[in-house]
Formats: sequence, C-alpha cells, structure tokens
Amino acid sequence: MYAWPASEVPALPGRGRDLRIHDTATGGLVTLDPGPVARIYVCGITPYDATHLGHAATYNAFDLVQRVWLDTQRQVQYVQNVTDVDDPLLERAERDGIEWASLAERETTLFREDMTALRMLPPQHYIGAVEAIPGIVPLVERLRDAGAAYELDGDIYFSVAADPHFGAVSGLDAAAMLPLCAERGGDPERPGKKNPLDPLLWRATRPGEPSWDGGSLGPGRPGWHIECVAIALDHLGMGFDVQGGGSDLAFPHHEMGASHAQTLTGEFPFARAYVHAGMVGLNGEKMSKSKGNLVFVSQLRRDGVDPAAIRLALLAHHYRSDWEWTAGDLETAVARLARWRDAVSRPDGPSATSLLEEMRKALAHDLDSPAALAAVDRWAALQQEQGGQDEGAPGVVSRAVDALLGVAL
Ligand code: 5CA
Ligand code: ZN
Repeated sequence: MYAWPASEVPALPGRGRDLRIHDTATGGLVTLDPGPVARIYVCGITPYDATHLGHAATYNAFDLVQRVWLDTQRQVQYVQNVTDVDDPLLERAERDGIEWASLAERETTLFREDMTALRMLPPQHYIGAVEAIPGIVPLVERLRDAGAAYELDGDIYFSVAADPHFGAVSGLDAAAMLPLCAERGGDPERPGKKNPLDPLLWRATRPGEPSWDGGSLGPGRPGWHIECVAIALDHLGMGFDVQGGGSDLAFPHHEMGASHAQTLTGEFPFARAYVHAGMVGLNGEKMSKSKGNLVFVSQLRRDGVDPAAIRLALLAHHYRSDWEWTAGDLETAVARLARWRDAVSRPDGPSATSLLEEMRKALAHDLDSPAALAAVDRWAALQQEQGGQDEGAPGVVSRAVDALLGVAL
C-alpha cells in the first residue's frame, strides 16, 4: 500500500560514523556493518488508537537509525507492515459498531498523516497483513509439510521445538516466556498444543470473522508473527540488518518471527540485530490501547502544537529508556525549538564543525539523541551570547538538525 511522502534529507559535509546499537539478542552494543544498502524491518501499527506518543517514540528511534545510515552515504531499504487484520482490531471494530476494514483504513490514514507531520522517513514497502495473505499461505504450508507445524481443530500452530535457536532473541527461559505469551496475543492455556508457547500460524474461519482462501490450509486468517516474517522475507530476505519495534515486541513477536524464518530457510539469523525502544507511559502506566491512557499526536496537532516540537520532545529521551510523558516535556521542547530557530535565523554564527561531529558521535553511539540535543543547545547558547563570524554556519546547523534529527528549523 501507499506509505507517505518523503521529506528531503539534506546532504551534510563529510561523512557520518558507523552505528553502534544495542542488540537484544546479544544484550550489548554491536557495530552494524550494513552493505551499501542497509536493510531494516520495523513492525507497524495495528490500526486503531493510533498514533499515540508511544508509537511515535518508537518510530522516531528507527527513523534515527536510518538517518545515521544515510549520513554514511548508504541507501536504506525500509519495510514496515500494518497489522490490518488481527484479534484486537476485530474486537475494537465490534465494540464501536464499525466495519473492521473501515476502522483499519481510517486509522492507517491518520497514522500516515502523523508520520508525515513528524517528518518520519517513509518505508519503501508499506505492506498490510491482508495484502500479504497470498504470500503467507505457502509459508505455513511449507512449515506444516516439513513437520514444523501441526493442526489443532482446524487451526495451524508452529512448533517452537523446530527451531534450535528458539529463545536466542529474548534470552528468556520458558518460565518467563509463558506469562508474556498469555499477555501478548498467545494462548498458552489452549489444550492440545504440543508446547503451550506454540504460536498460531493460521486460524480457521470462525462465524462472524473475516476469512481468506488458505489453499490446503482451508479458509481462515493468518497468525500475527508469520505476517511480519512473510513481508520481511519477501522484501528483505534473511540476515537483514535491523528488526525493530518497542520492547514489548521482543517476546513473543520477534522471537517467534525469527524462529519461523530460521525454520523455513534453514539459515540463521533472521535479523543481524534486534533493536527495541523503551515504553512511554502516562500517569504511572505504559501508554496502551487496552488501558486507554493515551496522548495522540493528532490531538496535539489539533491543539496547535508544532510537530517539530513533538519530535523534539521525543528526542529528549534516550530511545531505550522507559519514560513518562508530562506537560513539561512539551513546554521544554517548544522553548528549545524557539531558541534553535532564533539561533539559525542569522546568516553567520559560531563554527558548526565541532557541533556536527558531536551530533554524529552521539547518534552513532546507540542513538544518543539527548546528547545530540545538548550539543545543539550549546551551539545555540553561544550564538545567543556571543554570535560568531562563521558565514553559513547557521545553515549547516539547520541542515544537520534536519538531516540527523528530522526536525525542520
Ligand atoms: N502491529 C504490531 C506489530 S507487527 C503492533 O505491535 N502494533 S501496535 O500498534 O501495538 O504497536 C506499534 C509499535 O508501537 C510497536 O513497535 C510497539 O512496540 C510500539 N508501542 C506500543 N505502545 C508503546 C509505548 N507505550 N511506548 C513505546 N512504544 C510503544
Ligand atoms: Zn511485527
């Protein structure tokens, strides 16, 4: 499906540094070594209650990954999905008395508008689960025919025992996995499964639920993890550079996806790094659709907040930290945006050379955006207090803030 329009990424003098980033699978920082075309898959929204600030913070993190890569003169192949059919979407549509497909379409449209306003780079391939179904069915058939999947009352489950690397993404043991499965879309309590952790690959038609032709699987709809695997394998192949999402996706979603793909191809790993953003909270709890404690990007925009200020508020937190949204975040960001705009509005100023280097260094070190912001703050303060003779320096700063942070001054 159509993604959203790309904003220009200005070219900067010199070249950025290679990205070191935290990989959940190894539990430490890794230096990524992508080829000339870096490949990234970021899990997309389930389209209802979008785009809240938790979503926006997570997509901001993976936008920074791409901006660092682009600054190293690489190209980026970016793929994102939309989970436009799944249990929670169907439940919400039912609750609100609206057709599930209209709900998905409306919320995906809103998400596109929010992403555009926030200057997030669009994926080259933006793929809905529904449109991926013809590619999902043969993968499930292959898993079943290889003995890595089994039938239970018409539904098809993946056998986690089929992947010798199962557990390698999250590093969790079965005791820690079980409650997370129950909480995050799994059904460990269902009787008859070989392993309570085994996830659904294909769900046979139920009355009142949408369903699609599943070939030898019979009519039904896909499970969650296989959706992302089918899309990633189709557009990126095995061994792509980064699989991204919020930390609530590390297990089971990214664990199961890696196991599906590794079992299908016999290759390891699915992704070279698994990168997870922290959770944004509100009023003491994770911002989540189920709790309803949400602040929406579109509501802030409706209230007249400049999207650049929203973005600066997100950037003020390290992507891996869990943090709480407060009104103070926005006030700080609005003031910072005004200071920066004022500082770059003059034709000359203090040299931008060391600032550019500091920004590149900060971002290349596990996307340390708070450090990058602090560096720009120092330059802006110097401009404010003393000014400078370097002709064109404010232009360089403005382009660096745009190219590396996605903020247009
Ligand atoms: N459609 C699936 C992924 S295939 C999904 O998880 N959709 S979602 O709409 O629930 O979340 C979209 C992304 O936002 C995920 O990466 C998720 O981890 C992230 N996310 C959700 N809530 C928060 C939050 N409170 N803070 C930070 N990130 C969040
Ligand atoms: Zn996903």
